[in-house]
Amino acid sequence: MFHQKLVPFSKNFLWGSASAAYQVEGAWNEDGKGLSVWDNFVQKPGTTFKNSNGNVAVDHYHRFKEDVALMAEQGLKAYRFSISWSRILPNGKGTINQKGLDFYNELIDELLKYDIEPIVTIYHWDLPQALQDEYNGWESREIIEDFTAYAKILFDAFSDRVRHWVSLNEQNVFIMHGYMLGSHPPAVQNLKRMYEANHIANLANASVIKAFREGGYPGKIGPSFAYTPSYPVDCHPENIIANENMADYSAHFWMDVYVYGRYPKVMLTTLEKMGIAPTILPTDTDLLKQGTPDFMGLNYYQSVTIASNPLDGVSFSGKANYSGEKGTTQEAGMPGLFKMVSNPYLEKTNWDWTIDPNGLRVCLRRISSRYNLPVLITENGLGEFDTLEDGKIHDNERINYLHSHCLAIQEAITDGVEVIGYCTWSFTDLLSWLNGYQKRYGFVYVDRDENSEKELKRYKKDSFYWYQQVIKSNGQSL
Ligand code: BGP
Repeated sequence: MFHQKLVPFSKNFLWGSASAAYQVEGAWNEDGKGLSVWDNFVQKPGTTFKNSNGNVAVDHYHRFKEDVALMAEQGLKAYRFSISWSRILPNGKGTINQKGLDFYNELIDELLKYDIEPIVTIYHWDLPQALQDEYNGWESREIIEDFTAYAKILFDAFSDRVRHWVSLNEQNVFIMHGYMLGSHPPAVQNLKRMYEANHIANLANASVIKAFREGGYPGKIGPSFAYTPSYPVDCHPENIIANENMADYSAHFWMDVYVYGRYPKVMLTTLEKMGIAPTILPTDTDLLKQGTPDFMGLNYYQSVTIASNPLDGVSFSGKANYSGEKGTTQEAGMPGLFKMVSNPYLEKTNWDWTIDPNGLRVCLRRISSRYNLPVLITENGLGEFDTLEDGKIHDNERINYLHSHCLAIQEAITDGVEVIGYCTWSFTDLLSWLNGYQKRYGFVYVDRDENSEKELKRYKKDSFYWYQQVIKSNGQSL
C-alpha cells in the first residue's frame, strides 16, 4: 500500500488489559460459589499441563486491591474481566449468592476509584456444573433462558457503572475445544453435537443482546471472537479454494451469524451434505436478527496459512503443543476442506503460534469492511516463558510483540477502521487453560508455578513500564 502518515489514536482510546475469572480468581469454593465445569474438569488427571488448575490461580479474589493498584500505577484506562456465573448463581439459576455480587461490586468500585473503565465479560467458559448435569449445558435450548436471566442480573447490578459488555468469549474456541477436540469440558468429540451446541450458543448470545436492548440499559454490548485470519499458501487454484473454505469455516461461520443472523451459504450446504448441519427452527432467524452486536470484540493472537487437504488427509487429531517445546505441533486440518501449513515469512513462539502483526491489521480491516462495526480488541498478547532474576523480568520479546501489534492497529485506524480500544492479554500472569502457569502473558509476573503456589508475589516486568509510556503518550511513544 502507498505510504501514508499514521492517524493518531483518539483521545478516549481505551488502553486496557484483560483476564478471565477462572484464570485469575482462585477461591474456587469460597463464599458460596458453586462448581463450574472447569472446577470439575481439571480434577481428572491428564486433562491439563501437569494437572494444573485454577483452585488458587493467582489469588486475584483476595488480592484484587493490590492488582488494581498496579493497574492504576501503570495508567490503565480499561480492565476487562469476566464474571464467574457460578459465583453469582451457584446452581446456574435460582437463588443469587449475594457474596458473589459483592465481590464484583467491590472490584468495579475499586477500578472506578482510579478511573479505570471496567469491561465485563459475561461468559468466559466457566459454565455452572449444575447446568451441565441438569441438561447438558450448551446442548440444550434451556440454556438460552438461563443465560439470559443470569445476564439480566448482571445488567441490573452493574450497568450503572459498566459501559462495555462482552457477551460470549470466543464461542468458536469453547465450542470447538469442547465438542470437536474434546480438550475442554465437556470433552465431547462429535461434530453433529458440536454444530447443535454452537447454534444454541448463537441463540443464547442473541437473546442476551436482545434483553440488554429491551431493558434499556446504557452502554454497548458484543461478543468476543477469536479471529485467526488465513492466507493461501500460494496461488494454486486448489489452495485458493482451501483458503475460502477456511475463511468460511473459521470466521464467517460465527461472525456472519452475530451480525447478519444467518450462516454463510456454502458452509451450511457443506454441513448439510455431511449430515451435521444444526437444527434451525423458523423462529431462530428472528431471534438472531434481533440480537446483533454494537461492536465486534476481537481476540487476535496469530494468523494461519492454508493449503488443500485431500479427503484422506490430516484431521485435528494430531498432537498440539501445550508444553512450549517448539516444533511439536502436528499438521492439522479438515479432510477435504483445508489444512494449516507453515508460513516461511513468519516467526513462531515456543508454543508454535505465528507472530504476525499484519494479521491483526487484516482482521480489523476485514471486520470493518464486511460488518461495518467498530472493533474492541479484547485480547492480544504473547505467551512465553519468563525468567525472574533479581526481582526483574526482561521480557523484550513481549515488548516487541505488543509494539508491532500496536503499530498494526494504528495502520488499521489509518485505513479507516474504528477501533474502540485495545486490551492486552493479560494484566498479571495467570493460568493458561491447557498450558499451565509456565506460558506467561502478563505485564506483572506472578511468582508461582505448577508445583507450588509459593507466595504469589507480584513483580513488574519491563513490559509494564513500556506500556505505561504508551498509555501516557496515547500511543505517540510507539
Ligand atoms: C484465548 C482465551 C484466553 C486465553 C488466551 C491465551 O483463547 O480467551 O482465556 O487463555 O486465549 O491462550 P492460551 O492460554 O491457550 O495460550
